Formats: sequence, structure tokens, C-alpha cells
Amino acid sequence: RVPARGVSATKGVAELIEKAEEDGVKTAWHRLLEQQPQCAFGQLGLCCRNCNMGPCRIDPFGSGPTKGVCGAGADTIVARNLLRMIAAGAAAHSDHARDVAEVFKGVAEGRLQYYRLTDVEKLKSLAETLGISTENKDEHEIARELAEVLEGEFGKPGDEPLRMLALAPKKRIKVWEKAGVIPRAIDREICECMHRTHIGVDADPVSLLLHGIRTSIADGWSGSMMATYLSDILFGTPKPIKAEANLGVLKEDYVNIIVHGHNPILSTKIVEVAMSEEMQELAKKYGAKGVNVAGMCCTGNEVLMRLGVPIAGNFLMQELAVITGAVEAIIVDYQCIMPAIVDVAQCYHTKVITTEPKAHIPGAIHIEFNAEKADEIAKEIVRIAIENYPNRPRDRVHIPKHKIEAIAGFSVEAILEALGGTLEPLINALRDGTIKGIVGIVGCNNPKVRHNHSHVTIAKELIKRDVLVVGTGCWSIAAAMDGLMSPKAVDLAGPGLKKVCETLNIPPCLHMGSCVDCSRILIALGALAEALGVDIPDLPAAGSAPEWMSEKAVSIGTYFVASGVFTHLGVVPPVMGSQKVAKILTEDVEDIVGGKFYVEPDPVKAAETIYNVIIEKRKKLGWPL
Ligand code: WCC
Ligand code: FE2
Repeated sequence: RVPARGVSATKGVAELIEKAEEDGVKTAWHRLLEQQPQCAFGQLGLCCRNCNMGPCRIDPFGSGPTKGVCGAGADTIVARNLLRMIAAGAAAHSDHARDVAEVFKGVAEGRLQYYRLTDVEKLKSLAETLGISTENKDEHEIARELAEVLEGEFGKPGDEPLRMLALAPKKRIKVWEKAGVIPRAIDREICECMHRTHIGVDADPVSLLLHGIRTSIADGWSGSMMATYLSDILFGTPKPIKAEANLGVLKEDYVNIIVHGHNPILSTKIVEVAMSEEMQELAKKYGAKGVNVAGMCCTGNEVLMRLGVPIAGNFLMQELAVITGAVEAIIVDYQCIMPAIVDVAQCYHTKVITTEPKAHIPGAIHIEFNAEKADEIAKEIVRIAIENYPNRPRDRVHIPKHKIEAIAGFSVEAILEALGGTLEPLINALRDGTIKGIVGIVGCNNPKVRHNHSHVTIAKELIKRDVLVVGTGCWSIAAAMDGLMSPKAVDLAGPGLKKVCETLNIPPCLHMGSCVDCSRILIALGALAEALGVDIPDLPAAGSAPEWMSEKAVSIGTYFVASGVFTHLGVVPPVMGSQKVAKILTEDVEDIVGGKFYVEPDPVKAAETIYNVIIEKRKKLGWPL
């Protein structure tokens, strides 16, 4: 049994873990228990399976082997393993970007009737930044030219830098040039990670890690950035919007559909179709009052930010949503979808519907999504959910009562608008110390640590010290469920931050979007640095991934560091098997790119250290403390 009351800081979670046990269902927490003790070599990053002379492992205590069969030692193995994590994370973000870019191209060419160019202003501004003239051209013509340039980002030949780096501050580019880490093409850098880590190629931890930095820059400043920009152009740039968060958004007498995964191309359509007259009426025929769509993880963030769709929970709550017994269908695209939801769903009536050619789960219904027939396919999927409503096991339904209001939708554009169109008021508040600094908190859940506890603790510790907190991904869902994104949360903020939030009518924790939208944080930091005439590492700013677990989070953390940000990790990464690698990541890398990692599992201590770093940066700028 899992000690349900202790595993989460979020209301409603414990009661559903208890329900799971009564229903004989296992969750990630149960499976984590079954995995104990977890492999210590793996935890330290000391095992290598990159060739079939192995698997090899290095004895961390030095009494066993210090080299693998090929002669790779701890430093090489740990660095290689980390590089592969970065490669996988960058691949996930960037392949998501590629999918959005394909739809964008289809729209530009007039091939896709169900999607359109929504934010034309953003389209034009991106085109111009990338050197595409927009004069006397209609929006589709601009979009076609832009699509061509963006397509090139993935695999353009030659050694020219990525075109999207035009969005990065000039000072950063100089730093990256000096370090030799300017990325050339996204796929190429990811491919080179795999090449370098193949048996008998790169054995130098420094050179391996520098390539990790290069790959992560390709993710943050091009792949993820592209996913954000193109999603905004297609679906609209988010503006502040009210919604509700937590499992209580599921409705007893409605058909409940959960959209889970990452890509807005599908989830936006599901929401549109489900809300149509036709589907609401159909639901009534099946005895429900209507259809209710709720989000999970980042595709949930995408429809929350743009459409105000309620969000049911973050990563560790996907199984719990099914365990309520009240979900007719969970519709998934890719990333962060536990195959376990199929096992859990078998104990209830929930249909798991996979939609992506690259993400099948045995036991799920697979309905392949296709942008050309988006509306038809979305209808087919929503219909399956509605028809499943009569099968709901009414005697085993339990929806926790908890839900809370949150304001989401703080794109950089929305923040600027709240500031009255210029960064000036924010810069003044930072400069005079009304706000001490800005911290971006991002990343996953991890059952190794108390669910959402570090997420909300760090945020609270920082806002009470007058630090503005922004963030994305599962952090933002945790913060929303804890009430930190409601206007009332200003009462938890220090006096300076409170004043600023009240004047601007914003909460002290700002939801900036999904995980690919960490790119919005980069844009915000870049703009602040340029406005002040400094570089990002000079800013009183920091990053944190308190409960991270995914390879995507490793890539994000690395591009934060590469962008000059002091970056906290609340779960220890698998690098401790090499003192050298650990030292490079937490010390030496700062001299190269201006940012570094800092590892601290205790959220209160972490917040203190982050605050102290901010104060140090303020001192260097000569700003009042
Ligand atoms: Ni992004 Fe982490 Fe959530 Fe998945 S959705 S669990 S990578 S933060
Ligand atoms: Fe995500």
C-alpha cells in the first residue's frame, strides 16, 4: 500500500489513491514501490549499454572495475548517458514542432481547410525577424516563405547557424560562438549526439557536454520556439483567461473527455467539436447533460491558455482521472502518456484513444489523426466518448470535490500588454527593488518526491520574498491547483510584488504555457536583458525544475543553463557517478555560458539559495537589495 495521505500536496489525490487500492488498481506510486531498490548504478549514471560488449558498469566505490570493456571510464559513460537524454528530449520537442510546422505549411499552401492563420501579426513579426520581407505580400505568401525557412531548421545542409537564433540576444550569440556551440540544424545536432555516444567516438566529457549544450540550444531557441510561435500563429497568442483546475472539473452528469499529451493540433479540434451544438445534443440523447472536456499535462495547458478549458491535473494525475470512474475517453497524442492508463482503464469503462502514428499503446483504440480530415476525425472520436457514457460504472464513480479558479494565458505579449505595452514598468520595479527578481519554474512530477510539494513550496517561498514567478508545464498546473494563479494569491506575496500584481491585475505566479513554451521564458529574459543593455546571466533571474523526470526536462534545463540562467534541479540527475561531470555542470559551465546547474532536493533550502543568487546579481548591477 502507498501511504496515500503523504504522497501529494494536491487536494483530491490521496482519496483517489485510496480508491485505487479499494478497486485493486495500481498507480505509478505503487509501481515505484515495486521497483525498490532501484539500481544504484543507473541512479549514478554509471551503466553503459551502448554496445554489446556490455552492459558495463563502473564501481562507484573504486574497488571493482573502473573501466568498461572498451576502456570508457565513469566520466565518459556519465557524460555520454546525459548527452543521450538531451538528444531524446530535444527530439521530442522538435518533432512536435515539426508536426505543427507541417500543418502550418499546409495552411500556408491552402491545403488544410480546418486550420487557419489566426495571429497574422505574429506571423509577420517572425517572418521579418528571420529576414523575410513582408511588404506587399499577402499573409499566405508570407506564411509559405516562412514555412520554407522553418522546414530548413530541421535539416538544412552546411554550417550556417540556425535561422531562429535571430530571436536570441546578440550577446548570447557571441558567447555561443566563442564556446563553439552554435547549432546548425536541429536534426543534425540530435543525430550527432547519437553518433558521438556510439562505441568508440567521443570519450571526452567536456566535448560531449558542449555538444549537449549545442543540441539543447537547438531545442530551446529553434525547435521548442518554433512550436510556440507556430501554435500561436495557428491558434492565437494566449491572453489572460479564467479557468478551473484540479480533478473537481470533471462533471458527474456530463460526458467527460480528457485530452492528454502535447500537441494542440488535435486537442484544439477535440474541444471545438465537443462544444458544438451537434455533439452537445448527441450527449443528451445518451442521457448526459452535455459534453465536458478537460485537459491533462501540456496539451491541457495549450487549450487552457487559449480556450479556457479546465485542467484536470498534471502528469501523476492521469491515472487518477481514470480512477474517478467518470471519464468516458482519454484522448492522447504523445509524450508523458503512461502506458499504464490502458491497464487502469480496463478496470473502468474509459476508452483510451491514441491518435498519433508514432505513439501507439497496446490495448488502446487507435484512430489516426490527419489534419486534412481534422473535423471528421475529431467528431468520430468525440462520438465514441459520448456513446460510452451509458457504460459508466455508477456505483464506482468518485469525483473529488476540489477545484479552484486560475488565471492562465500569460504569453510574453500578454505580459507586455498588462504592463501597458512596454517593459519599462517591470524594469523599474526590478531596478528599484519593488520586485527582487524573476524565476521560471517548470517541469514534471516525479513519484520519488512528494507530488507537487516542491512545485508549490518553492513558488510560495519566492513570491513571499517579492520574486515574480513564471512557469510552464506540470509546474503551472500544480501552481494553479494550489490557488497560486488566482488573484487572491497576492496575499501570499511580499509587499512589493503584491503592489505590482494589484496594479497590473495579475497573480504573483504567471502561467506561461506548455513545456515547449519554456521558449516564452527565453524570449522574456532576452527582451529584459536587451532592454537593460546586459546579458541574461546578469539578470536577477533563475530557473527551477523541482520535480523533473523526463528527458525533455533535461534538454530544457540545459538550454536554460546555455542561455545563462542559474538552474535548480530538485531531483538529483543521474550524473553523480562522475565527480568531473557533476563539477562541470554545477561549476565550470558557468565560465563558458554564464549559467549553471544547482541540485537541491529540499524546496525551502532551494528557494533560499535561488533568492541569494538573485540578490548577488542585484549587487553586481548596483541595484538596491
Ligand atoms: Ni512537460 Fe514533464 Fe509535465 Fe511531461 S508534461 S511531465 S515533460 S512537465
Ligand atoms: Fe509537457
